[in-house]
Amino acid sequence: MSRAKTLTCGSKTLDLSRPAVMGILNVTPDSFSDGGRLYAGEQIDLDKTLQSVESMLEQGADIIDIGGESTRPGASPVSVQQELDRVLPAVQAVNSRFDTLISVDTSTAEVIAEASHAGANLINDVRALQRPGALEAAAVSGLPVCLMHMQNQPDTMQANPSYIDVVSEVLEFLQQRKQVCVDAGISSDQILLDPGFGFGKTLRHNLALNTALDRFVDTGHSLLLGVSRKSMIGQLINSNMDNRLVGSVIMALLMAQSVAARQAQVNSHSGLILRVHDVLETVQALTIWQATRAFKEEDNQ
Ligand code: YH5
Repeated sequence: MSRAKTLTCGSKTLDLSRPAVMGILNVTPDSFSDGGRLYAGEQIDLDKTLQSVESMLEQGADIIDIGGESTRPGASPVSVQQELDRVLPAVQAVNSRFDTLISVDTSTAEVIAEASHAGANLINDVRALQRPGALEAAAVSGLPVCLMHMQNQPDTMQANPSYIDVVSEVLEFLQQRKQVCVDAGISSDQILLDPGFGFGKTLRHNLALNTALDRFVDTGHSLLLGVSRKSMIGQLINSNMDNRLVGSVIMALLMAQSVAARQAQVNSHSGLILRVHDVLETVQALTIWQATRAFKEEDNQ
């Protein structure tokens, strides 16, 4: 019998016995995914934010990832106050209206601290808690953390990504950051790892990481993976931002399959979270796959 796969997220528990779907909620003015629709002047439009969350939850999202800093290549930096003004009202509103897990996509200590008080359930940091105070704030929150790998910074990361061995270097970085977190008092089973697709990586780097997911599963940590609408999808199928839905869903499903295959091989107790824009389509793909797997197992009895 395999141990129940769950992640304790503050007052809530995330079921990781199957891949969990994390729906992306950008509360940034330049959000490419919604063309800034959630943003009205200085303040985010909370009604539209909540509508977007409601629809992702109806579509089967397990977690809502709220981010107030655009980290797409070349995006402009945001001040601490701006980020707080974007993220906090969204976390509060989502937490009071919906019974969902809330993840906060942030690298900022103040945002980690305030969001955890406002009801956030997970800290998702593309900078792996390297900013001043972020590690301490995350440790104090008691929430699970996702550590992501990025080479260089968002404004420069796609200029000239370069590695000798991308898979080993990304793994080495994540293991180092994990150790720093454990030393700071964060429990190892509260740490998720993410190779950071598209963050200072060429298409070849992204594909190398994609074909080496076994080695990430073998860390024993739950994984968080995000390829949704990223340029690697666009490059593979030669499509612009508006035509990446099918490619994104297929890539998510392929990743879920390879992770699950390795997890079964090594009897892993870790799980997988997929970070996506297109919740409905991703959930449908995962559901079809799970149904065929379940039937296969039944048939083998
Ligand atoms: C991630 O992978 N990504 S924000 C550029 C795009 C499309 C999408 C050029 N936060 C991740 O979604 N957190 C982001 O097209 C993340 N893992 C984790 N843990 C970037 C993004 C995007 C960027």
